Amino acid sequence: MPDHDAIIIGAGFSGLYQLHRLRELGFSARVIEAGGDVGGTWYWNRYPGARCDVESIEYSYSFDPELEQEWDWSERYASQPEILSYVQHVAQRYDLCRDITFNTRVEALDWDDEAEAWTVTTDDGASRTARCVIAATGCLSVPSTPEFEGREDFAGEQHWTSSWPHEGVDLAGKRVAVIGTGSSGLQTITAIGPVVRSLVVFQRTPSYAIPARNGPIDERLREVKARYPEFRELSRMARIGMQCGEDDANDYVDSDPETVQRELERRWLDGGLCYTQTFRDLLRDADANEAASEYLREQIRRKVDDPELADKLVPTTYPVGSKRMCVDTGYFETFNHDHVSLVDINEEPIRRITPRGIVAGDTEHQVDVIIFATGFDAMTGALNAIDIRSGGQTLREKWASGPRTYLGLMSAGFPNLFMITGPQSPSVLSNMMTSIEYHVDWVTNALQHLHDHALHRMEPDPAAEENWVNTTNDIADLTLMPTAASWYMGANIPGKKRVFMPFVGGVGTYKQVCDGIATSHYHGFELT
Ligand code: FAD
Ligand code: N01
Repeated sequence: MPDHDAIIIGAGFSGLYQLHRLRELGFSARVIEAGGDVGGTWYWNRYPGARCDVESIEYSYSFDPELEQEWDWSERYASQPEILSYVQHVAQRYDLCRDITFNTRVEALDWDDEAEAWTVTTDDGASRTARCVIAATGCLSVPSTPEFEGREDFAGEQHWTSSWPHEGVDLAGKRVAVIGTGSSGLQTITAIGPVVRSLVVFQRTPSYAIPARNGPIDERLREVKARYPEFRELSRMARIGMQCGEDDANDYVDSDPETVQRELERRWLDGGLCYTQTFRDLLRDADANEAASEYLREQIRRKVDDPELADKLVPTTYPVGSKRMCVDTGYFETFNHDHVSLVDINEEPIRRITPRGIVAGDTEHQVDVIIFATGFDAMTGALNAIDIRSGGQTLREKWASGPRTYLGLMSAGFPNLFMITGPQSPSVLSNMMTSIEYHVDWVTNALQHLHDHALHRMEPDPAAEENWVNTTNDIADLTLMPTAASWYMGANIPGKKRVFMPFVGGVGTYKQVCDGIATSHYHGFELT
């Protein structure tokens, strides 16, 4: 008999909820987590200004009405410390930590076909066996750490937003460089701008950003708490797993110019990620997208005093929404201060790091601290970092030309290995909490089904997987999404195969497909 019914890798929102659900079934389950505590993303990413960009009333667990009622969010968008407190509260409330092994990394998974169990090897040299493994390893948990020549010679401090020191970093009065202008870079730059002596930002691609319009939400929270079940149901069927009033949206092609302007302005004033839902065809129709992109460019030009600098901060090379949008609170205005400067590295490439700073073009920018906000090996990074073997093949080899999954939940040839928010599921294109809970519930129901029918093994039929991979690619090709060099495409990692990884067909549609498959006795899976 294996040591455990299930081993769960990762103690973020996914792994914690999965542990809770498996305990309810009476399964023996153990979580293995590389970090020193629960929280995943919110444990690691403690950089200044780190904050959620999905509203807190949406970005929270829905599985327990008592939990929903007892927790009070203070702001429309919760800060990293508040989210971490929430995760810790959940872990304590359900007594989860007694089944979690912290500070331990899973290095290898080996499927034993005869025993019908996985052997899980960790970096402390231990190995455990389990009937099934659930990879709750996160879509954005493996930092991308591009090499910059001379980095080891730098005499000052270097920090990554994705593994920010727990004790914090004192940046007051320092000369600071930030490399990277995605969501992490934007939040960091905005937060540290007012405290540093000087700030130089190295930008490869400018970002589209929508104002957060953050603030207290007491009244709204009370109102939503009074109807949380109905509220959550709507989010589960919504296109991006949170409510954007999409039923009221029209197609751009059917809208007259006044309506277009009014709708863009309304979404801009609402703030937040729902901007991409202004028109139903915004991510499909180039003209619709250009109208929405141009509206944002104009807003940036209004915020930045120096027109030449504004031109550099305006994104022009990709459609809005085809790279992950940012939500900001004064990012562009930061550049109106004399002590803040921008280096467009397309014009002045970073040549090397010296003991004193960063040489870009012909200029050496002397700094005390360098902050790398250079992103993640997204979606496949954490799974490919583990040596996963079954039947003479590795998952890494199988995925060399891009991930191949059935529903983003399993990969053919790797029995009893489940993924939470795996590639080819909506995952990063959604409010992740909605997608996480859906996957955990689906996997839990599948395991219950196996148990009830005295079955031991589940894996996708290769033909069903092939069909799903093709469907995912075909739907993506109907949109503008694959046209950008985004991390959705793997384009941020040198040598990574460029394929569009998430399922773009929408959370509600995806749920209907997966519900149907479960109801039809797991059509497309082999259960033995
Ligand atoms: P994670 O939180 O990434 O947890 C995975 C855990 O697995 C990690 O703790 C990691 O240490 C562990 N792990 C991985 N590999 C191994 C291994 N081999 N051995 C042992 N442990 C391992 N999503 C939204 O929907 N809205 C947001 O506003 C939002 N903001 C974000 C902000 C930041 C800075 C980042 C980086 C991501 C954000 N996301 C957001 C995405 C976020 O990752 C998810 O919302 C969610 O937290 C993911 O939870 P998870 O448990 O699936 O994965
Ligand atoms: O990472 P990113 P992130 N030289 O990949 C640049 C979530 N999140 O950590 O765009 C120079 O977006 C890179 O340039 P380019 C959210 O899903 C949410 O910021 O590849 N520059 C880019 O500017 C998000 O999308 C929040 O050309 C280099 C930046 O570094 C995801 O996590 C907050 C470079 C990386 O941006 C990742 O966000 C934070 C190089 N060699 C994160 N390599 C919220 O607000 C990369 N870059 C909720």
